[in-house]
Order: sequence, then C-alpha cells, then structure tokens
Amino acid sequence: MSTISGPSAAALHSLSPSEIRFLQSLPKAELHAHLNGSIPLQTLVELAQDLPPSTDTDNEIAGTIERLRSGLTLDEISDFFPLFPAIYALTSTPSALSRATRDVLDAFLKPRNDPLPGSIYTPTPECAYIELRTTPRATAHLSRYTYLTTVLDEIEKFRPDQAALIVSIDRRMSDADAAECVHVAIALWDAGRRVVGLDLCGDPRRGDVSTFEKHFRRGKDAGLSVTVHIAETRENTAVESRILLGWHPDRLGHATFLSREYIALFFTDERGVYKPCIEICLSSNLLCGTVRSLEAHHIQYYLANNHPISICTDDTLPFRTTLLGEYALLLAKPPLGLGLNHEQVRRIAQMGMDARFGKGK
Ligand code: 6MZ
Repeated sequence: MSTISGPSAAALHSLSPSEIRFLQSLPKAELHAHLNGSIPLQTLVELAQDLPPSTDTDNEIAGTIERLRSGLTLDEISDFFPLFPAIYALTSTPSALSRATRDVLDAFLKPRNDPLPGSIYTPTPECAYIELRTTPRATAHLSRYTYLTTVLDEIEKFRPDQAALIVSIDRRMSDADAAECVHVAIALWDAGRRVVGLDLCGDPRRGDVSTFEKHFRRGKDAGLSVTVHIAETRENTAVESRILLGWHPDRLGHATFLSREYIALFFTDERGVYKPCIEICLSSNLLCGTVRSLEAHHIQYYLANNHPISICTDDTLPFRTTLLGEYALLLAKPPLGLGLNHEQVRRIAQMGMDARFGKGK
C-alpha cells in the first residue's frame, strides 16, 4: 500500500505536474506531527519482526499492523486511540525508539521520491522544518528522561532550523506523571537541548484539563512555548476551551469546535494582538469524522478572517497522508480540495513558517 491513500491522495492525483512542483517549491513547516503516529508502516513491520515473541502482545501488534496496512477506517475519533498500545509496544526500547524517530525525521526531511506513486517528480523534502512532538513514556527499558534524550539525539542530527521537539502531555496522565514530564522537559531545555515547547494531547473525551494548568504554567515560566489540542470534539468544548484559552497558548491544535463567542472573547487582548496560530490537520479531521467535508471545515472560517493557520499532518500513518498531500488539499479544485489559488497557498505556507516555536533557538 502506498503511504498516501487517504483524502489527500485524490487531491494530489488531480494536480498538474506544475502545480505539484509549485507545492514542492514552497518552504513548509510541519508543526503538528505525533512521533508514534508518523512511523512508516515498513518500519513498524520491521520493529515487530525484531521483537521477541510474547503471547501478551503479538496478536494485538499483528492486528494493528494489518488494520494500518489495509487503510484504517474509523467510525469516530475514539476508535483512533486504541491503535497506540500496539505501536507503543514496538517503540519501547532505546534502539527501537531511535530507529522510529530516525525514520520519521527522514520521511519529513530527506528528499522523497514518491509524491505520486509511479511518478518521476523531482525528489524534494516534505518540509523545510519540523517540530516533532511525542509523549515521554517510562517503560521497562526507558525512563522519561532517556525517552526524551533518545528522541533528541536523533533530532539534533539535523540543524536547528530543520528540527526541534515538542514534549506532549497526555490528558489521560496522572498529576504526578504530567509533573515529571514537564520537569524533564524544562531540565532539557535548561541544558540547551532542542526542546521548544509543550503540548496537551490525547483522547479528547478523557481527563480533566484543569489539572494540568499548573504544569503548563511552570513550563511557560521556564521559557517553553505552549500548544494545546483544543475543541477537537463537540463534547465538553465550552468548559474546556475557556480553561485552555485562559492559559494563553502560543498555538492551538485543531480548534474544530471552538465557538465564535470564544474566538471573539479570547482572540484579542487589550492591544488586539493575541492570535494564536491554529494547527490545521485536514485529513485527520475528515477521517476521524469530526468534520464532514472540506466545505464544512473550520479552515474556511480562519481563512476568511485572516487568522494565522499552519497546515499539518497529525499522524501520517493512520491518516494515510503526507505534508505535500495536505497542501494538495488546499490547491485541488472542489470537491477534492479547497480550490485556493497559488498566492493563498503560498501565504498559508509562510504562516506556518512564521508560527515556529524554534525560530530563536
Ligand atoms: C489527540 C492525539 C492525536 O506522543 O506517543 N495523538 N491526541 N488528538 C489526535 N488527533 C487525532 N493524534 C495523536 O504519539 C501518539 C500519541 O499522540 C496523541 C495520542 O495521545 C497518542 O497516544 P506519541 O509520540
């Protein structure tokens, strides 16, 4: 199976060679990519082959790989999160985590040969810059500190203007686990490692976001930037969004169901300058069923209101996409894409570059 076969594949296939070359030529920033959701399928297959047999996990791993191979369909967003225990079983040693991180970074930063399967387009990197995010896990083989240094060792093989790390806190975490993640993130940032921010992620139907406020404040006070997954589903959105916007995050992930009332209330401070960039993940939203169609997608509102956005992949493997594919969704004519013109797409790519946390590092 090609790595790209979701909604973005049809958009990409509909473009002319010169339109694809145009998209390839734009300097693009990938600001919302989860490490464990972006591992190439072939890497997962090989990591599974390397794993010693275990009756506890073998079936689950084989089943998850098969679902990913055959092109995952989801009935709703909560069907998405059960993919991760099997993937996590494959990335829980230092060597497997290094390998996975390396392959993810290579997929984004090394020239790709296959923007369209079977085509002969010039190999070009997916993006100029990536802020890869991941949730530090403590496993039998890794502490949270070692987890993050293992990932950072791979990230720091690239230049600072190419790759940086965002540390994710999963909203299903206990208070003590979240505190530890932030503590380690700050220690690494203070030590000059290439950590640039914190993220709040995880199943939006789980956890109480208010419990994380003190940890995110600590990170912000230490100098880290902050992004949060916000209003990804309709449930709890009003109460949660008010809490999360109160943290004044530097960027917002998804913001699908953010109400116009809150946008009016929060997106202008006394100087009228608080306009956090919205990380937009088109294929993710379509495949998780949180957005019905591109026509109904909240990107339309943000574009019409000249609000900064950044185009991102979220999880390339389950959403069967690439960053080029997500940009194809902007340029392709409706109903396959949004039908934006070259100048609009160029401006969107620039907005993503402008919203990097790692600009100063
Ligand atoms: C919320 C998501 C997500 O961190 O282990 N994750 N959280 N919404 C999404 N959109 C569909 N996609 C991924 O990568 C996997 C973790 O990222 C979060 C989930 O918590 C998932 O367990 P890392 O590298």
